[in-house]
Amino acid sequence: MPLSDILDVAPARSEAAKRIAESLRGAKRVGITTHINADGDACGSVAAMARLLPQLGITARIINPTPWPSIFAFLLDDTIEERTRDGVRALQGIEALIVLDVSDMSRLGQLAEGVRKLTIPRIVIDHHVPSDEPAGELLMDDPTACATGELVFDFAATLGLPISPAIAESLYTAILTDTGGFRYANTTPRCHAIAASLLRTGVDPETMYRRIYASVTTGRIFLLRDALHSIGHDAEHGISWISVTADALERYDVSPEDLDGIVEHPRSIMGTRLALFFRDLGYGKVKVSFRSTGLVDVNRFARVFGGGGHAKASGALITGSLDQVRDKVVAAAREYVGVLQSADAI
Ligand SMILES: [Mn+2]
Repeated sequence: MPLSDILDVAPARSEAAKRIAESLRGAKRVGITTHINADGDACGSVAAMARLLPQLGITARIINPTPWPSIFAFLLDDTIEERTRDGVRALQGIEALIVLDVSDMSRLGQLAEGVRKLTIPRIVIDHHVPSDEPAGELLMDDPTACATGELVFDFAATLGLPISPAIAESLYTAILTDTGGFRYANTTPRCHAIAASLLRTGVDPETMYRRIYASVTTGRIFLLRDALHSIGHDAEHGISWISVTADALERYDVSPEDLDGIVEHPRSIMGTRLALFFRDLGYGKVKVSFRSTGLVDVNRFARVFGGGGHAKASGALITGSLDQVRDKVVAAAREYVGVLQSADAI
């Protein structure tokens, strides 16, 4: 494809965008939501959509299952109605709901039950592997998109909605963070091209770097210092892991989003194919993140534990103490990778 055509929207995506616009026709107030513990793609996509809907004559209301992360506060301003604190009550009075960056209803946390009961159109824009219970019936989904933000960009492009500087910063945040700063395997020529067009709109890359990656609190670094003591590595299988204890967030006065990126430390160890991050939630459950470098499919591996996600990044919530869960998952990972090794599949 010539570089000049790279921003063309694939037919399946533009048709989905048109169906979504049709279902929104006549709506005055529309809710926007995303998954629990929103990351940069989730916040960026939500913030962009909250500024695109008014261009269609629609008032947007953000209703997330967990509070807006402070690191992404710069994406909002007082023109945006953010009603997360009202929980399911904020779903009243909306005429449609747009769910972003969510493949499975359960990822809506405390909002899931309320969203299941809605009789208004429920629209999903997402790039995860489809699940058994999508969060809506009208889908614009494509796992080949580098970020949900790419699909929101395509939604705007299909409908001819202008990308304002604030929308450009939101979409840049989405794509920058979900590609790990344009380093992961989902980094495509097209996502660089979208980033290029966003820079042309006026996004300043150094400002974005500073806000997202160079605004770390001392608590975050002290927590990392502790976590690094827990690093484990199995050179034979290429498995590395790290753990965070239940009291760490409180001790260092940090929030869950401060844990984003900690898994990159085990992942960066030479020869690592599979990186694991264990976070003790403190009530008999451990949140486990799986990251692949190379050919190990961590979506399949996460499903063994009732979780899921992408081939390269997935997660699961597992019952047990931190030590129990770590021992169990590391043992299962050795077996999983061992089978792939002996089949010469990796
Ligand atoms: Mn995403």
